[in-house]
Amino acid sequence: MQEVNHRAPGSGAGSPWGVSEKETETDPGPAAKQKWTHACPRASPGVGWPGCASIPVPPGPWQDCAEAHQAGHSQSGVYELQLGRLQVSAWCEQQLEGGGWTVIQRRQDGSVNFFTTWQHYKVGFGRPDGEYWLGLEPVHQLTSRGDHELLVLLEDWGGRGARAHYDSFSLEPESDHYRLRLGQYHGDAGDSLSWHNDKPFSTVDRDRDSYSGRSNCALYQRGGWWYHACAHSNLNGVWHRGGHYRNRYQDGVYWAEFRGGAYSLKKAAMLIRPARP
Ligand SMILES: [Ca+2]
Repeated sequence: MQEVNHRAPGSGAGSPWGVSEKETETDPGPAAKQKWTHACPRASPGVGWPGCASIPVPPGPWQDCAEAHQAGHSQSGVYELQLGRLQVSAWCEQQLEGGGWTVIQRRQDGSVNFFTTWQHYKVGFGRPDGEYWLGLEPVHQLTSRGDHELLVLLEDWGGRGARAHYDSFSLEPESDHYRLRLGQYHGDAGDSLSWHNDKPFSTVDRDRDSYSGRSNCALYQRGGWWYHACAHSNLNGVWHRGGHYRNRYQDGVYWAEFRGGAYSLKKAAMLIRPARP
C-alpha cells in the first residue's frame, strides 16, 4: 500500500467529533460496560461526568437519528435509540449535510482501547460523546430496516480532512458474522473499504478473515474489522499519536488510500443514515 499524497480538505461543515478532546484517560475496559447501553449516565446533582451532564438529551427513544431530526431535533448530541428490543445511546450528527446521521464509530483521542473481543464488538463499547463503537448488533438492526448510506470522515494530524461515501451499507446478522454489504464509493479520501466488501467481521477471538491458517489479521492489526488478507483500512486499530508510526505490523488507525497504511489518523468516524429516495 503506497502513500497517497495530499488530498483536498474536507468541507469542514458540521462537527461530527465528540464533545472535546479530553486528556488521555484510563479506560476501564469494555468488560466494565458489557451491556447494551453506553454508559453516559443521566445528569445527577453533584456528580461530575465531563461531557455528558451538559448535553441535554431530547426525549426518546428514537428509531434512529434521522427520526429525531425529522421531529425537529437539530442539535447534535447523545440520543437514546430503540432498536427492536435493544436500547442504546448514540451520537446523532444533526448538522452535517442535512443531519440525521447516526455515528456508529468514532476515534479522536486514543482514550478507548479498540483491541478487544467479539462480544464487545457485538454489543458496543466506549462513550457516545467520545471514542466509541456502537456495536455490530445495533448496526445490523438499524441497517436491516431499509437502505442506508455510509459516510466515513477522516482527519490527519495536519488537520486535513477527507471523506468516503458509500451509497449503500448494511451488516448481515450475527449468524453470518455481520458480513459487510457496501454500495458505490464517492469521495475524496479514496476507496479503502470496497476491498472489504462481502467479508465477515473478525476479532482477535473470532478469526473469519481471508488469511489462511492460523494467521489472524485482527491480532496483527490489533482491532476488529471486516478483515480480508488483511486490510486497506483499519479504523479500529491502535491510535498512534502523531501520524507516522513504525511497527512490525500495520496496526494503526489507517485508511490506505488517504495517507497510507503506515500513517495513523488523528480522527475517524463512521456515520449512517437511511438512504433518501
Ligand atoms: Ca485467518
